[in-house]
Amino acid sequence: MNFHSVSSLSGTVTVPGDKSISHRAVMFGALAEGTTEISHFLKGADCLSTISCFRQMGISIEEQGEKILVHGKGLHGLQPPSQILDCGNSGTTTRLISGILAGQTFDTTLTGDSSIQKRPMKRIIDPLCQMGADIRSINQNDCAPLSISGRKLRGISYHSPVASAQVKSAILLAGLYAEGETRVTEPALSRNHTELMLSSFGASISSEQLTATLYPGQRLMAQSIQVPGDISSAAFFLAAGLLVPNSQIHLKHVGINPTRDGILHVFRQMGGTITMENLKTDGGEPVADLIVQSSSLHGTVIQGDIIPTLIDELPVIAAAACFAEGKTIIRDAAELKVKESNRIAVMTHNLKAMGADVEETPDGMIIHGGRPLHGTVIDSHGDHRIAMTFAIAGLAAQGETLIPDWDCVNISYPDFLTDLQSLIS
Ligand code: SPQ
Repeated sequence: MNFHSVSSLSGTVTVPGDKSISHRAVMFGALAEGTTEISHFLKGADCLSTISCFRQMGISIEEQGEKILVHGKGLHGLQPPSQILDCGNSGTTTRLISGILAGQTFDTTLTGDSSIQKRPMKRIIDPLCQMGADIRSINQNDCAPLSISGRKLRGISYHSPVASAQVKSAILLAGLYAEGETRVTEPALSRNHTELMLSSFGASISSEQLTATLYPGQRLMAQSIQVPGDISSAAFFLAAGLLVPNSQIHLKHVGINPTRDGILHVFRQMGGTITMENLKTDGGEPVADLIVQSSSLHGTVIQGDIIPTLIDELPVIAAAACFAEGKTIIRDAAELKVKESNRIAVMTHNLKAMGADVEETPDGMIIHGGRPLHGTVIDSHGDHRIAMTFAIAGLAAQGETLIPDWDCVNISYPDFLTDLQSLIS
């Protein structure tokens, strides 16, 4: 795919449903009693992997017009799959399903694509084994494929070394099958969709600062879920609207959960004009329309507790920082190295190839903004967020930006190009 500079962007985009919330709606719907109706579900490859895993475990999941219907069979209704579960490219599917499978009465094996087979699973294997689970990394490298033998579990009080919603959620989901309370404390608050949605399905769960506690004796009841627009997908249009001159973009019904909205704080702190309209709460999740306008940006420091609230947006924030006046420092973001690609190394390499002044650090990047960028050939490493980030950088750079490995965009935003083109007059 190729991208050129444009003179303005204007119009309205309804970004696809939130990926994290879409996964959880299918998973919790499968474990609930009754039929869960999901509207604005993200039909990206990652969430389709989650659907396919639960279908393989005997859950009927149908498309009805715009809606997805999950016919749940209750906490003990899953059946042993006849084949290896394929989580595709999705870390969320792999880690959250592992928590669920740990407490079943049957054995499973799960795996994913070449990227998934490199992502760290020790972070879930360790706490789940403390709960009594039997999980092994088949290649003994602490990565997938994983073989999971269902066991009786006990609740634990776990202090996670990383602020990770996937670790927290895997433990809480195993907690649904455990005797006693299950408690997870994180070093900084990660996205809390699992806590909010489990509570709306009727689970008894409490959250206090950095600790989430799930109480025993649960039953989940089917719900009707309206998935908010994904702020991680909106992020690309927020950056595009700020960087491309003469632009104004309206983004409808975007999730602005405070555990996800760090990008709004950072872009505003950098001088970006982003306003909100129609603020409301939908199924426990705050949503709003966002309006972004072209702005002159300046550098900033991004570090500490805000990092988990914008972790997936850091690639596009780093690209935007190249167009800002002065220095931007990103720290405390070593987690970026274990995503679909090593996002610190891949961002640094590709931004430098476009002429940016960027230094890679062990836990982030230092970006000296203000140098004009020029188009080049970008290696996305099959990482959807990298591909879309460089599409946006290409709109603000001189010359042509070519992204040969583009199909990975289907992981989280199959209609990205159509939505982007609708803004170009
Ligand atoms: O699902 P996956 O592959 O891990 O996807 C990513 C992404 O960029 O879409 C990360 F690579 O998002 C994660 C996110 O980084 C989704 C997620 C969730 O839904 O719980 C939580 C974050 O990961 P983590 O490890 O910090 O919990």
